[in-house]
Amino acid sequence: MLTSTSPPTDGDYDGTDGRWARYAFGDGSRGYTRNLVDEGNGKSNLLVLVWSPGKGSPIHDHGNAHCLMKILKGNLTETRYEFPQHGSGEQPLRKISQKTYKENQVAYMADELGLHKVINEGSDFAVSLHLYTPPNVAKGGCNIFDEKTGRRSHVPSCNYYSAYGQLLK
Ligand code: CSS
Ligand code: FE2
Repeated sequence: MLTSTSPPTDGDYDGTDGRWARYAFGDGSRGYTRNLVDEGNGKSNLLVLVWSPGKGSPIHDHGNAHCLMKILKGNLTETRYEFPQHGSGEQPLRKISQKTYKENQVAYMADELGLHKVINEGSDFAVSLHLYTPPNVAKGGCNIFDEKTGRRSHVPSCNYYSAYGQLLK
């Protein structure tokens, strides 16, 4: 509930109220699950991602969209790589940086900053809140990249594990 002294809510949502828990479906057989919270009138995608212990994402791009990631639970380690030039032949991706984000920290990612992979190095599930705008990945998928060759493969649909708190089959 807002009071006159409360700041606006969602921009600085701190996650400690646990309102995200009803969206946080984990699945230890996968690297992570993508759980849809809101589609922002078609302008954005708000997802809760649940990261299995010791697992993570492949190296991927972000479909020319902005990506904000806020850690709700645990730590996540992000490794960034240079975006490979089309037609530059097969060569290993060049690593730019590695950073571990802790609870409540926010990361920004976009194709201009390169590619990344995200790994949960902890021994329990980790949870993060992701805002994508425009919702290009939801519409057109993304590309994943081989670290050794730089070769890309298009993933046409990055599926949801649940939507609006309901498991999908
Ligand atoms: N971009 C990935 C998660 S790491 S930002 C995805 O949407 O599945
Ligand atoms: Fe990402």
